[in-house]
Amino acid sequence: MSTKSVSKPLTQRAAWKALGAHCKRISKLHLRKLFAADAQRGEKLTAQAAGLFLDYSKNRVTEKTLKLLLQLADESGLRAKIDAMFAGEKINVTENRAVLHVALRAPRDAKIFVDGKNVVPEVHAVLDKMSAFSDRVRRGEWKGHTGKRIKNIINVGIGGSDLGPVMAYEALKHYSDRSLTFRFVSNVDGIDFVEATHDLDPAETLFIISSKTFTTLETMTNAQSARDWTLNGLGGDAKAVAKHFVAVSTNAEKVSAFGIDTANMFGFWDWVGGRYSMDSAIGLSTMLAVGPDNFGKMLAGFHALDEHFRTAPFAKNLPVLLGLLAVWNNDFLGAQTVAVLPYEQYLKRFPAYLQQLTMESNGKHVTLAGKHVNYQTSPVYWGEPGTNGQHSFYQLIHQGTRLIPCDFIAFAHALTPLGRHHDILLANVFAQAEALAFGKTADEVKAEKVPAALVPHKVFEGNRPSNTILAEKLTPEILGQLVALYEHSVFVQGAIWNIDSFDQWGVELGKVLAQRIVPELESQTAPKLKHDSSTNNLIRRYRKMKTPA
Ligand code: G6Q
Repeated sequence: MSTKSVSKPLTQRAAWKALGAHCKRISKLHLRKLFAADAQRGEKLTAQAAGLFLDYSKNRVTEKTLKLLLQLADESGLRAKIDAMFAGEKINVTENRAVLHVALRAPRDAKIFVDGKNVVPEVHAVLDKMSAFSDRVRRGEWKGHTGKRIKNIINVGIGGSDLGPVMAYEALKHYSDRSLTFRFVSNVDGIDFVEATHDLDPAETLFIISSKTFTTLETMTNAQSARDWTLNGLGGDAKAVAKHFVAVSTNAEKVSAFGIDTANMFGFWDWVGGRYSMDSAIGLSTMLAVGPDNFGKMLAGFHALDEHFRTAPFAKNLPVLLGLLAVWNNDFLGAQTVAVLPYEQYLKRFPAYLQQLTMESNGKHVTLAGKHVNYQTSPVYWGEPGTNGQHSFYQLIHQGTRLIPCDFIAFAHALTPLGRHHDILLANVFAQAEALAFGKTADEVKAEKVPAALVPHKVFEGNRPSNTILAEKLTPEILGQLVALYEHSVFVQGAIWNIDSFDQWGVELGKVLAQRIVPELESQTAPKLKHDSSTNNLIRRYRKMKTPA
């Protein structure tokens, strides 16, 4: 089946229409009632895959809702779309590219074809090269220009070439070599570079320039500053670049033009989207931090979830369930955002990572065929680790006027147990999901002898949906599973909405626009400005303000 054509436009599919009518009927139905009506609900509406347990019982759904959502998946051609992705079909239609992040974690003997060529051997050749390099650096065999051991590693990249590496480094810090210092420079704001390097010795510092295209303005500007900083610190000998710079890119020509020996380049392919690249060579900093074995375990975790997604029946398929529930909350219950709330400090960058994965993928306004959609696509994802968020924005989730579905993520074991901390942490996550679902009625508040005037202020309506994802502990395998779970949930949502989840024309636009204004800010003579009057005025004002008096 072609991925471009699903039988009918989304809003005309039978399941979509039925869901609309069904939603009207059950929209007032409270989770209190749903749980009261079925004592087993909390056990029934759960699913498990690899090391992840998903409790989705606290969603505002009945058995009928779930049946209709699964029917919608069928009517949307989800099975064929999944098969098309795994088969290397060019499902990124606007860029005419295959979408094969699943090949990045395929075992050595797997076969996945793009244009008739099995890509798995190349994937493993790069992984082997990364492993050999990581071992040399971690053992102190890769020396800097002056013969000193490399102690500091700085990843320079932005967007997909930054958010995954940062998130994975933070998430797997427990497993990292603490004798190495890792920093991440992304912003073109020079402060990012200056702060990342101010206490480091260039003789002991290795830069990984991570850029799929090797043309991104921010990364190239930071890479140039890194080159200057290194050469200034090491006496200006250009040969130092070879010892202090490696590149991760698909663009060998540009890497070479920058002065990095392509022997020190780690490649990937146009079928890996930036936001899906943390398990490609873009993850080199992760591998340097945790070692090739742990990186391999992370890939195995990704692969386990890939296989589950590819083969499990939809009714028990975690990414399918998570994706369909997201569609339900977004398109039928009208939720505009999703809060991702990991109760695990090591996952502090996970919400930021997910923001790109979800919103860059599904923040689209036209279908695959280029027709304007007449339904909502991606909600806004945001979040912070618990329990911190409880002392700030949770107020709005509990008692505000908006519906904000939450994904809670928690682990049975702390990586570094400390007294009672972990039980207290977990008590909080369970309590929050419970309070959001069931709330507190006026009668319950009155029973606490609260003065009448205060009763409405202390009422919690409840009926706030949430998912809880529970795993044993945050291992490299589990991190891989968790990321793959969300990658595939995003896929499911995009498949239902019939959009291209794998292009990013909005990002490309930004890259072009800034390039146009840079010369207008830098030119010695007043430039002829042809923008709107506001932009012209701001540019003129900036030029005046930056000129020394
Ligand atoms: C990701 C996006 C975007 C990209 C950055 C960096 O899917 O395409 O975030 O990763 O713009 O691009 P380069 O890796 O080419 O520098």
